[in-house]
Amino acid sequence: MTSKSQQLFEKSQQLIPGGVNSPVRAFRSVGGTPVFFKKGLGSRLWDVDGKEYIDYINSWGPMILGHAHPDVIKAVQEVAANSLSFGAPTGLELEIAELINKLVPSMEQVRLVSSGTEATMSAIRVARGFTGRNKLVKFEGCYHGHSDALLVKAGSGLLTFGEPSSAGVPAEVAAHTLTLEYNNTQQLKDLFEASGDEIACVIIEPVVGNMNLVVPHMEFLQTLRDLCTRHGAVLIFDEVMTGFRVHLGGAQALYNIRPDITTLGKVIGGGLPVGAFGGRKDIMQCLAPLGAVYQAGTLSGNPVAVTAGLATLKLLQTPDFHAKLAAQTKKLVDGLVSAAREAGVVFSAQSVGGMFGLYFSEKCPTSFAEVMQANKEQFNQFFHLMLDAGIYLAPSAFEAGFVSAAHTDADIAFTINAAKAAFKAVAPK
Ligand code: KE4
Repeated sequence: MTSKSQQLFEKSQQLIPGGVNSPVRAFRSVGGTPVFFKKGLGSRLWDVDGKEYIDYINSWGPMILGHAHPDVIKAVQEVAANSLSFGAPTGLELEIAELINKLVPSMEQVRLVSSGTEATMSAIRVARGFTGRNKLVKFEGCYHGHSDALLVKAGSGLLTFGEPSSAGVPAEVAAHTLTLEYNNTQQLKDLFEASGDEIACVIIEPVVGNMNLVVPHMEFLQTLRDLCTRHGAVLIFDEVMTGFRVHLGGAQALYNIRPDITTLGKVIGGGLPVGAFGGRKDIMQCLAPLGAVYQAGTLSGNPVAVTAGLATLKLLQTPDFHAKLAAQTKKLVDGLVSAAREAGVVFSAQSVGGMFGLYFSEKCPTSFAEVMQANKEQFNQFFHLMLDAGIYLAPSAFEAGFVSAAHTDADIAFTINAAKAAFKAVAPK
């Protein structure tokens, strides 16, 4: 008897490429049929067959309060009754700009868009317009959305121009992007020494969530900040994932490093489409209609999406919100490490605020190369055993996981208990 997810997936593939609207959802990395969901509440999800799961994806970050928080749903229902969109300014956009500026003071001015991709694409364009330079630096393993300039991998010589990492990206576009190794401070110094004054901007995930979780070395981040300052390159912190998740003020508050531009997404929409980029006023003033850098969007600042974001951000400001979220996430991670050790499985894990990384390797990786050494097959087996037990982890060994404020001690205990059985099953015989 095929499940409803299997039936839906079969049909979806006829009309939607790969049956999904975003590739990672297709379970290609872990194998099997993607689960189709119909309901979420708090820490729980129910699939189309009525099976219940504890959710550790949280829609890849936005659902930090848990699913269907009553205050957020109520606010959205009320504002939606006044029309879904105007394509004209509203007081709500000023309200969220004020709140973002209060919580992330480096964002002296902010512009809203409708996705993280739009935020990073626009941030790079305004950095290029501001500096008059073209070169863009990113880091292997970091993901910043799917705009052309960012779908680039390291060229043959790491300090030479990049090559497209996706079909459809012209070589001429990729040629302006340099891809370095994350946490490689010497390579940063070498690049800036060689061509620092040609670099328009450097974009980085200050805590990486897109090659699994990788934490920065403080010396690496501080060197990056100092070099960008010295050479007049714009430092862009891509906090689409870390924003309001690793700290109320984002990773920049956690590490006390002030970027020139920050990009946001996910949490600031509370599950609806909102992205944002913002930073130094002298840079943001280059944007149309004031300056020569064009950027626009029909639904940018959409009142319903902004309301979901505002309702979410307001609830994050309770005094111990992030301390409790970080403690709950660490409890999960510590429990998983103990369960793996008990079963004799080579495994490590770590967390930063409300996001975590699980690795079937001796130690937590600090670079893309180290991430790739982890045992992907063992992760995939573990993933499916946990899915069968009603635990929904990211369907890829190269993604971070997320805990919400709705995850209870009972949820964490249930998860660790399921992991004990799963680790035993994947342990070497
Ligand atoms: P969106 O365009 O997907 O809203 O944001 C792109 C983006 C930008 N920057 C960072 C640091 C991100 O993590 C993302 C998107 N994250 C992925 C999760 N790995 C979204 C999931 C997906 O692509 O379906």
